[in-house]
Amino acid sequence: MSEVAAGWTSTTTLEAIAEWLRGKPRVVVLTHAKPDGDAIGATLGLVRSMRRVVSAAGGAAGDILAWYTGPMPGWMGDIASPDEWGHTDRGMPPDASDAVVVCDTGSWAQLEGLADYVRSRRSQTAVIDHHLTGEGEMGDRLWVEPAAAAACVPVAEVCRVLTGASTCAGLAKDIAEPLLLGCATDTGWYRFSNTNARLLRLAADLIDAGADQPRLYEVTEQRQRPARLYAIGRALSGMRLFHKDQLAVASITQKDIGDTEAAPGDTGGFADMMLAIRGVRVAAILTEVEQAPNAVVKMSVRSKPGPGAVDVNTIVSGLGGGGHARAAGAKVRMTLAEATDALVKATSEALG
Ligand SMILES: [Mn+2]
Repeated sequence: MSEVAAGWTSTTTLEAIAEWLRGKPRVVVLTHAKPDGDAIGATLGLVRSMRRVVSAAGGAAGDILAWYTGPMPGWMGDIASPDEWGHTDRGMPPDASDAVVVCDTGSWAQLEGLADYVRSRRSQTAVIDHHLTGEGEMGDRLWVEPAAAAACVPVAEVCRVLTGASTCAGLAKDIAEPLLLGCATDTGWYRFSNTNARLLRLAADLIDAGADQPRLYEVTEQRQRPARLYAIGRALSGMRLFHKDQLAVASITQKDIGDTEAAPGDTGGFADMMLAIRGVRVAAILTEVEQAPNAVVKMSVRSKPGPGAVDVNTIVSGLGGGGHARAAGAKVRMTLAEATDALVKATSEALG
């Protein structure tokens, strides 16, 4: 485990956050840029729970909204309705809000275009996250739970308290379903080493509540564009092994993306595929975001569990990134060659 940054620790309880949110008619719920299933699931679950409380009291709930920034997954339209969320491409969250909740990140950098909105509202902000590192000054109310496999795990508890359900099996289906999406996607559909009994019990409750897991799987995993598969082929065919074949690194260039007509979001999950190789302990996919002279590379790093598992959060922290012990990432101002060298060096030290 890497060291947790000073101040990055819970300052309240989930029950207190739920009571603080209860009945507020204008709430902005945010998450990291380029939101994934957990980020969208947590924010939507919270929005729908708060809306339910306000509507039940006869109030107008339309000002309780999720706001996102960066590329959105292609399945968003199958999971959320347009009146539930806004996007920085079309505007900014309203100036007047009663509360701000940030889910699934505590990093100013990851909030991108929404960071300033939170910065000027820290006293009315709650952060609910499960990452190892974050910035404790982001909000007056913090719930930091690195042991939670998904942000949706603590968020489900807030939803339960808010809506007065005795267990999460009693949540409304439209709240349970996005929460199940977060549980499933942040654990690689229950395959990654962060999958634990608590998350599986919650998932079971959410399925009892009516969440349709086969539908979620089909919508999010089985509607990929051929371009993504062509891009995977390009990246994997250039894969290289380092440090006694224990580190696998593949990269994808702007040219690869152009040639295959892949979208920026099409490279998710590539690193996990390389962990399929016997003997590989760490795998990384490097995506060229900007070409030289202002080169920017996004690295996504994964490691296998078990004895001697490598803490990839520590590796990418040294490069300005962060995440979890088995899955982390960074964005670096380097060329692909420089980023590969930096990663090989940092990982070789960790591999010993
Ligand atoms: Mn997450």
